Amino acid sequence: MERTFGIIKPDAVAKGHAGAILAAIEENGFTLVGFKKTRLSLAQAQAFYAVHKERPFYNDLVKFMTEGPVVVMVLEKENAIADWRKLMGATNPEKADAGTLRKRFAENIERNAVHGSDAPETAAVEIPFFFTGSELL
Ligand code: 3AN
Repeated sequence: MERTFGIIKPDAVAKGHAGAILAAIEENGFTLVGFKKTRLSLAQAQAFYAVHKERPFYNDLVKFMTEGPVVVMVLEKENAIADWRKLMGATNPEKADAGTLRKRFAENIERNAVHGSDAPETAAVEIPFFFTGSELL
């Protein structure tokens, strides 16, 4: 079993898509071992996306991620990291496959509905960023 970290981003939560996204996660065989609604502080968003600090879209991304509530989640299944990225779809929704969450719910490359860890090392940092061990059941 593998665990990965995901976020339902402010655009998708504001539009009322959180329930549909959680349902798709369960329908695709993931166990929701932890999830909660929260709102990222500026400092949290800056730290979470620190790897993108030098990218031209960094400030916009931090502003977007703090504009409203998000749902942070820990998902478990075999091959969870790759399978969650597959269910999310390509970063740019115009390039995302039919049926993926970004095809269904994303507005554009920045306001793209969901986040997912891209590697085991990333998941190992992102999960404890938001959850303590006793919150994962
Ligand atoms: P992914 O979320 O698919 O792993 P990353 O890690 O390259 O993509 O980018 C992190 C986030 O930064 C994306 N989810 C998106 O919100 C934003 N982003 C990525 N590339 C761009 C871009 N070219 N312009 C605006 N925002 C971007």
